[in-house]
Amino acid sequence: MQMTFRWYGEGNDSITQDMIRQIPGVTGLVWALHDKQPGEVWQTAEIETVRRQIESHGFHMDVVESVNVHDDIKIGLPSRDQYIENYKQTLRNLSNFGVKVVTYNFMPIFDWTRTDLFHPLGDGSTALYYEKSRIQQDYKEMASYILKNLHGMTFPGWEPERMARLDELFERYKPVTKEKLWNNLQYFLEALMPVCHETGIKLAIHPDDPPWDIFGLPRLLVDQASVQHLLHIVDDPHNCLCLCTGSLGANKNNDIPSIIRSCCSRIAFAHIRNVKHFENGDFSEASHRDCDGDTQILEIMRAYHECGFNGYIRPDHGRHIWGEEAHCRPGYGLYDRALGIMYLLGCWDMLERLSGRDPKPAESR
Ligand code: CS2
Ligand code: MN
Repeated sequence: MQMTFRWYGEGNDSITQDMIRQIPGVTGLVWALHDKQPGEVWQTAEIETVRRQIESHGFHMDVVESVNVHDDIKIGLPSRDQYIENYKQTLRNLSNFGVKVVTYNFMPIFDWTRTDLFHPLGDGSTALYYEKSRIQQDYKEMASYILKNLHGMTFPGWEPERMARLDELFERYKPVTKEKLWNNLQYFLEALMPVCHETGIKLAIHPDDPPWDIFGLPRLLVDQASVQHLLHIVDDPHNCLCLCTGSLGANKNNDIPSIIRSCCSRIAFAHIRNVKHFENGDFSEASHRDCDGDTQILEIMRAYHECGFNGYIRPDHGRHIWGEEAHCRPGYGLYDRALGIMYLLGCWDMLERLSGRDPKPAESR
């Protein structure tokens, strides 16, 4: 496996590449052009600027998270064909820079959804939290709460331009049943597969977070059966998963190690996050340590190791610790993600040693 770290770009992230370089084992940055709207082509000159920044710090830029999918594609409007053409062009442009994995999601309107971005955990740290009873009708209240707490930073999936048009978006999604959404996803993937073959890029879909319908919007990738369905409807090695243990793990009935074992060769990118469940259906994000949550991090690492996973991996959300919530993106502080990496590498190194191999440091940066 290849350890990576998500970086929001120069001037758009309080965490610098110089800080990330000091985390052991990280070889690549997971990046994106965060000022692009869904549907726009990522131009070569824009990608080149980021390439210079990333490669001058000795990292690779193999993984993009995300090239977001325009709502017209998800809704299935005739205008989707033009947006799909744009997506193809973006893939071609990215492949000229050696990009190997492009992450995206197919969640209607919202990306991940939480009711509390800085929920106190009792030890002075805070974390993202989902209070089930508060996700009922008022999507506008939730969106405005989230936008207010982003410290003015961009957050993919929560573009203020889109959030300002929520009623209109909900209206446009009205005819989109779960079945239609699946068809629209299949249409999108079938259109893109030839370009994936041409460029070698793997498309890695991120599961829905939380993994159930919210505000009456259908959500597709929620459990083992839907993951299998996705891989089956477009049965191509370039149609892959960005398997996020935190998203799927928000449903405590999901057995993530078993999902990993069932489709390991189609996982291009692994997000590792730990989630703690409460009796009433609420959940909180937790440290990566296995016993701090219910996601089975140790079994997850064992499953990846047993299936010889050599894709990309990153810690997903962390807690906010040591006072960093004053200036970090929710879920994307420095410290707990760095601690998470050390925990994941600790597990992995021991699994390697037990298989008779010696872990090696990342090449000097
Ligand atoms: C991420 C997702 O922060 C997160 O939970 O894992 O937002 C992810 O980047 C997108 O869903 C991918 O399109
Ligand atoms: Mn994730």
